[in-house]
Amino acid sequence: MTITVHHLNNSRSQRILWLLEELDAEYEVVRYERDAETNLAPTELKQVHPLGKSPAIEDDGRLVTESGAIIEYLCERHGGEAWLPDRASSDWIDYLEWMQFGESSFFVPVMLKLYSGRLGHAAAPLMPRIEEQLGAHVDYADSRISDDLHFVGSDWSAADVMMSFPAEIAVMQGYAERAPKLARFVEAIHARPGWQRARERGGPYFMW
Ligand SMILES: N[C@@H](CCC(=O)N[C@@H](CS)C(=O)NCC(=O)O)C(=O)O
Repeated sequence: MTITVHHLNNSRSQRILWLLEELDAEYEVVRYERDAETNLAPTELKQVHPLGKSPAIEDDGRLVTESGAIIEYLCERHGGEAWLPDRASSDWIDYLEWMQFGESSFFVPVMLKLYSGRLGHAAAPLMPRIEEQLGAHVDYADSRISDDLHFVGSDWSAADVMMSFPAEIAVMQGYAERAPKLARFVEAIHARPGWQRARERGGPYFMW
């Protein structure tokens, strides 16, 4: 059965397309374009889910939302067992952390910076704390990538898929020099044929 991906351009949804390519899954992409002025998703996405956010997938009569849930669902139901560490291993504990870190922790300072930045001078008192927190989260992620550029164990895992978007954001925010492993992690992902095929199907993606 074909999986449908509701894909917003320049978004977290890119990592779902990447995983689908890695799993060699059959899928179709329904594309949505951000508003050129507000950068928000079009209202049609609210017909898919009340929050109107991407990614969302439909499979086997079910809607699945939230990147982490989608990634785990695809690994469990579409042949991605090799992308999930053994539950009895200590890698599993790292896996749990890195599946949550991006959406639960890293994106707090990222979003604060994005929205406060629109306040101009009014945001000046907030900015040092936001910048300090963003830098601390980037440094922490960089310190936890292994020398072979993985967040869990020594091979690709669902946690790397999950962390691909935060790592790309860090690079785009100018942290490549300060976080060289994170930058090399992004390069390693973008060099994968599966990521390149996903990029073709998803359309323009930031500067990559
Ligand atoms: N925690 C959610 C976040 C979903 C989310 O915020 N998606 C963004 C794309 S990066 C979105 O749809 N933004 C459009 C909007 O808010 O209008 C997930 O990981 O799936």
